[in-house]
Amino acid sequence: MALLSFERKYRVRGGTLIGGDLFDYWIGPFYVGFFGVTTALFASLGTALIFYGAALQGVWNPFLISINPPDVSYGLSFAPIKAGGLWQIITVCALGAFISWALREVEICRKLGIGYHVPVAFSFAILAYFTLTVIRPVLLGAWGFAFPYGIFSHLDWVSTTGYEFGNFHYNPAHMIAVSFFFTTCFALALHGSLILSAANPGKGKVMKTPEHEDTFFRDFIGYSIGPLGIHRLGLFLALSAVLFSAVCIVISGPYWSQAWDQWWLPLWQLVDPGSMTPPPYPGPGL
Ligand code: UQ1
Repeated sequence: MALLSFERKYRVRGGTLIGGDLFDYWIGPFYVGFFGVTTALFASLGTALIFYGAALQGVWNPFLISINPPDVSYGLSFAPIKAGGLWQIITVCALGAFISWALREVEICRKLGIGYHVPVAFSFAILAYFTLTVIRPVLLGAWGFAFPYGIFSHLDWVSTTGYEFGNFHYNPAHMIAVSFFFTTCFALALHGSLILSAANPGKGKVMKTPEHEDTFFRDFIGYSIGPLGIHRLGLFLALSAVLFSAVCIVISGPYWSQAWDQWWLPLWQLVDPGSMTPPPYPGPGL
């Protein structure tokens, strides 16, 4: 079935979560839906408020615009608009837009009769943002612990927050997250190259099948995870990377407030009972 006629066939009413037929139509290629409208409203209001914040600060260089959370002294209360209140409203808009976007994905899945894997995957990204802007600040007792909305300013926040805990690479959840990120890249490189190799056997030759893909890995390492399995593995690796990233930041402060290398002290003392500090880094090349 040609793509366009397939899409027309599946442009059916129903599957909506709330509102019945309200906004249950398409504009061009885009499904609108109730949650498409709420996404547009939240995103437009949030974006307008970012421009308002830029105007208040008189900063128009896109790299330097920064919408900052309230000072830590405001705790978890509402702050005045010009002292972090704008950040608070923009955060509500961002969460409203992200969650609306996920629910629009759910409605599209329901119309097509497919699984909810895409909105479930996206919800991990929302969870990561929610952890940074709500869960960790609430656990620490102030919105001021959240990150500022600016290109350079959020980089500065990541850097200073990392150095507050000494060498952040000693954070065990950070170690696991980084390992998952690298493994995700490794798996996608293997998968992408394998698929392209089967699809491009050479000019004039017929495309190869998944059996060829399985056989490559059985010949190569004695095991193939299979054409469906590799996608399960990829989703697992990618979601684990996001999940452990969220864990790594939420335990920094609420659970551990010293330098992260100190977390390993019990282990070092097990190895060398007299030691008070981890073994010194021997330096590059040693
Ligand atoms: C694999 O086994 C497989 O099944 C045929 C794929 O599907 C097309 C793949 O893309 C890859 C990369 C593998 C190999 C992966 C492992 C974990 C052995």
